[in-house]
Amino acid sequence: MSFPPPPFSYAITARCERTRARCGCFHTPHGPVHTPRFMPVGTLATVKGVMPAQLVGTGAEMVLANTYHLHLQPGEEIVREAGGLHRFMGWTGPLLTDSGGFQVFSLGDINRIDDEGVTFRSPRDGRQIALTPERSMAIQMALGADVAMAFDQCPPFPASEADVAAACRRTHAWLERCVASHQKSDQALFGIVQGGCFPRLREESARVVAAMDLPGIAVGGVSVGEPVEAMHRVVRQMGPLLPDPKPHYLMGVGSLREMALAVAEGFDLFDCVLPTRLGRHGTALVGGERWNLRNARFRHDHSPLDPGCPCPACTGHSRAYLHHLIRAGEMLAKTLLSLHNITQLERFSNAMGQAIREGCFAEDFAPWEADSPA
Ligand code: PRF
Ligand code: ZN
Repeated sequence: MSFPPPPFSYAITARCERTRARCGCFHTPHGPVHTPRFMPVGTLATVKGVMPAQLVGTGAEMVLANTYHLHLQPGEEIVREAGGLHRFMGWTGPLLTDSGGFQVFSLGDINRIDDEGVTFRSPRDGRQIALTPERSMAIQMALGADVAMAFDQCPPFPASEADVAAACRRTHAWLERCVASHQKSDQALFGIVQGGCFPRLREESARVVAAMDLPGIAVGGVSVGEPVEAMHRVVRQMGPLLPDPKPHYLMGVGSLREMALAVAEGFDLFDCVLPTRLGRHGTALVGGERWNLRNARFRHDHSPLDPGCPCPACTGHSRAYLHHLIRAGEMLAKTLLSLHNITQLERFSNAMGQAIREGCFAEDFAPWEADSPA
């Protein structure tokens, strides 16, 4: 044991013998994150419609917020004034901020992109905003999450190999600038691998980002509209190329099927807006299916949504009540269904971890691996 203990460390506590799946504990200054783990998205320093105390009950451990959105509104200075993102939003557990690299490219009205950075028009007031690796680091340091993400360029799908290669070169150059300008000992910087659907570029990007020896490594540029088989190929290729002792984060992926596949390849952390977005639109994740609670078939159904689920929606209310709340446009519906959907993904994370510890992960979550020789 070193003393004082390092602010960040990743302890792998069990491994699956037939796949690359592992479970572990990522220690942060605001507490442990038990992996594999789904992270709910709290873009604007709030998981929409859910209070922090309610979020704890879902099993969520680390929450994600966005540099792009918080820079535009309310601005990082307000958050810094409040004493940082944890105090500002009232979440005392681990927090991660995405760099803005993805959001600028997917949401921004981009004026210019060059090796220096990205200039875009604010969707709020039309003013010109420049985001560079140094600016993203400065904003994320001011926000003060436990984990900051590197400023990257996520190419759209489809894109030519030449365009994706250029985005990779830029992402790697930006990563060096992120590392040079990131100076905050109680915040970990994670690098991001890009490379689209091109195995050669993916391999090179994984090598370059791994060589930076950061406390964690993420794979970006997936789930951007490519066919699922293409995403699976990237996930399968990346598993063996990521530095084993670091946390592996697959960005923007959070469906049950894709999480199980990625955990089997050695991924540890996931995030996705889907559970909360679906919840706000009246859809519940039940037994791996999506149920639209607005449907008339629930009008007289006085049974619990999912009798095995410990969330407030399932333990305190009926399908008929949830159906009624949605039909009436009541805001409680969004809160309850968001809580239910997050709880589903956290329970799935827990179940995968337990299966890894008990030696039945391959049989239960990766059947396509279970029959083949280990
Ligand atoms: N880069 C960053 N954030 C992201 C992505 C990325 O490629 C993705 C892609 N699925 C989601 N969020 N910085
Ligand atoms: Zn529930």
